[in-house]
Amino acid sequence: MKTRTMKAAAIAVAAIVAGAVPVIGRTAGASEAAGARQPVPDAALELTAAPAAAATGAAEPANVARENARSLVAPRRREYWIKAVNVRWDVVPNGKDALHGIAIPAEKRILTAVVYRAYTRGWKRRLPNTAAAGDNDGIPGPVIEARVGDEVIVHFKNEDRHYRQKHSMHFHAFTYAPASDGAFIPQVSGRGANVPVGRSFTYRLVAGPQSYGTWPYHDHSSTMHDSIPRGLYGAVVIYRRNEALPDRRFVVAFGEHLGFNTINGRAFVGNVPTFRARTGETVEWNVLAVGELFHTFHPHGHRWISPGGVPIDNQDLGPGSSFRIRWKEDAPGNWLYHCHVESHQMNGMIGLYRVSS
Ligand SMILES: [Cu+2]
Repeated sequence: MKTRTMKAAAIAVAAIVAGAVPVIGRTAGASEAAGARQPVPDAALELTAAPAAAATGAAEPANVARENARSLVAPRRREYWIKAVNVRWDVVPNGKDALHGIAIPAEKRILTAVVYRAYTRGWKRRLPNTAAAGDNDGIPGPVIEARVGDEVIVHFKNEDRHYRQKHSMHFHAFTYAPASDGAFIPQVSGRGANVPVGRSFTYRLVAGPQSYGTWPYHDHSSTMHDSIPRGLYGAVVIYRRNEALPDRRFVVAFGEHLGFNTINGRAFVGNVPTFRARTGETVEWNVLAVGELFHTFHPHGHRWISPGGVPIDNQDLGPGSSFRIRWKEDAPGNWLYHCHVESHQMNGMIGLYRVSS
């Protein structure tokens, strides 16, 4: 029996910051859900637990303060130890499309996934998926976080023992030399673009002046068209040097798995993360899209100011697009957030946002 943590609400960062001190960013909303190891066709793989119905949003003010204090002092080097691993991933853990009252049988919703996971130095121990250590149990992968000016070193190891495909990590937004691009081009790209099973590669990145924002990272190897629908992607979150952290940080990753339109690898209300906040809090949404489709991000009861100065409540996203928005929460209640492409919404891309006063 193991404790599994839900993949939901917010994310903290599974960084191992210079000198092997596991530190981390900030999380709002991760909560732990006890779950039994469940029988699956391939017993070697772990079945990811269903998201807990209630993401409690347990904040960790001490960690936030420490992180803030360190980050604001000077640029620093952040190191991540990441593996691509296989998990059994249930896209619809509660087994139902609640809007239509339809049961989804296990054979249609369980996927042998390939996901990124963060480890301690030397890939020795998987970092726990707690508020302190980050969202680290599935889709999307752990947040890669930095501030402008930071150097980010990502040690990647391919442990895709199920499909035995080559993989890589390709990071949007960072500044780097071509050797750290992670994108496969026959006879041009280097070792980091197609890392064989059991091998590793270290990507060397810098968060430059134009790197702030939220971005995808993903497999860009020769197998990316297989592995992205199997879960090999995550979010890069880069803040300006002196940017204050929000009270709540949410990551919303639109994608497609097993024919469902998914948010964070899950489909339908009750499976897609339920995000939580309180009035008066600064709420940050980090939204990205991977895969083949265009989506829109539409949270009910809220709006924000676009870069052009115009209020907006529905933001378009193409494949590989991303954005970050914040608002000061002032609207208590139970709200929906969803993709406004109606067929996507009906096929899973819809979740709850609960605001308490
Ligand atoms: Cu959509």
